[in-house]
Amino acid sequence: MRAYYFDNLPGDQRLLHDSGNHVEDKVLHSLGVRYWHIPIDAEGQYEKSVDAVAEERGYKNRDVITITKEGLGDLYESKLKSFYEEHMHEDEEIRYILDGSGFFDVREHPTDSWIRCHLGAGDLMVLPAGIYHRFTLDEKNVIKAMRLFKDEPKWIPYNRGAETDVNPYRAEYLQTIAV
Ligand code: KMT
Ligand code: NI
Repeated sequence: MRAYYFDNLPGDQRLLHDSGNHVEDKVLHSLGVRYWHIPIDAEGQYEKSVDAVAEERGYKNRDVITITKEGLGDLYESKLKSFYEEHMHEDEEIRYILDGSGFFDVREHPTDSWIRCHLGAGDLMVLPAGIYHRFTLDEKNVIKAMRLFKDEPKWIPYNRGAETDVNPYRAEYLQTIAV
């Protein structure tokens, strides 16, 4: 995983948009973002490592999503559009990348800068409930990811607006990252 400030220039969302400014781990940590790299080995040891993280953090359920034109069919364009709308969830967003790559952009607080995280196979990322974020494929146009979740899936994306700014999960998130 590589993290840097998004350049905010117009153009294809799938391009790097690298401003050249690296983001240190401690910045992501201070935003409540958690990250592990668990290489996908032929022997399947990675499954045990993912299980261990899931056990420790109480992720009881999981599924696998493949984001490609073929994988999503008719939903492809609309899904990609909604993934890239700035939004938050009332639960953690946990993704373990099995194949391919993509960008998770997270909002720094209080600067509101976009931090672009480039994830590839073996990267496991947890976005805290309440953080504003978005997702896009990169130029390779393929990502396969395990989605983990605590209990029932709470996939509802709340697009950023006046209502999310007063969402209790957002408020709680801001409390947890306050120094
Ligand atoms: C989401 O919620 O943004 C997604 O599931 C898309 C990314 S999963 C690699
Ligand atoms: Ni999301």
